[in-house]
Amino acid sequence: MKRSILLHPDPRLKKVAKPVADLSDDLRLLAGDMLRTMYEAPGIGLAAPQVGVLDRLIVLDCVKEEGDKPRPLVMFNPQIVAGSDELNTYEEGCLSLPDLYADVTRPKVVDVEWVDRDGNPQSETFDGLWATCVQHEIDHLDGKLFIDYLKPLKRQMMTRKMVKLKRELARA
Ligand code: GNR
Ligand code: NI
Repeated sequence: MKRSILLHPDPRLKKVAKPVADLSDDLRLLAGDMLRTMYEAPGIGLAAPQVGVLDRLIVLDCVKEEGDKPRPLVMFNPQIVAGSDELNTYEEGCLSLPDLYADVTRPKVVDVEWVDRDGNPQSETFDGLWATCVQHEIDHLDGKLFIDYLKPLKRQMMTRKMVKLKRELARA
């Protein structure tokens, strides 16, 4: 089932999500729904709070080339355990702020630990777009959006645009 994605501003996007204690069929179904919702959007990542569920669950697939094999990743309780001193600036977007983009600077390489769909602990080092995306998704679990890295004026401008968009969508 495709889920609807919450749009900023929404109080649920500002909450800290709860660690997943036990993997249930419901949570595995949710992860599948999130992957489908992400691919259809289309997007390269999605966090559970974006579909209104305040659990620490993210999905991502940053394979960019059309012909390349997809690599759907499902991460429960993901944690950044180390980040490089070297930084990388990427023009980020977010499915909760459609059509709005801004440069965000983050560690270029990160080590991430998580629990996979089968309940097995995993760890991997991510670089480039994967590193940017996994950090963006984990931020969602902490109630943080990419616009929180911007100067207040720019953040306010983007929030105003979203308020206007949501008003128009509600009227349509
Ligand atoms: O689809 C998405 N693209 C993107 C581009 C640059 C940096 C981060 C992202 S994540 C975003 C999907 C999304 O909102 N995930 O929370
Ligand atoms: Ni996002």
